[in-house]
Amino acid sequence: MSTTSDIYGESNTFSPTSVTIARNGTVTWTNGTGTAHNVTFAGSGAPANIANHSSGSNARTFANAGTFSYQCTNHSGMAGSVTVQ
Ligand SMILES: [Cu+2]
Repeated sequence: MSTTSDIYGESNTFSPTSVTIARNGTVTWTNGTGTAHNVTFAGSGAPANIANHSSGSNARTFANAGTFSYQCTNHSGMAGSVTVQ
């Protein structure tokens, strides 16, 4: 299990859609599409949401164990999850 993971925003999907990291690990979302995406978590215990952006990378550190689902609210079905062990 890794402590870092990279997720790429592609044409209205996240890739990979699910990752597993260690507690206190970091996930970085990179958006190279030029299209506005966001990362909006469901439930509690997740880090802060990532607001709409159309380029660049945003990292979040996960302090709590669990499975955290997220979606881009701009695009139906653009979703993923981070499992923290
Ligand atoms: Cu999106």
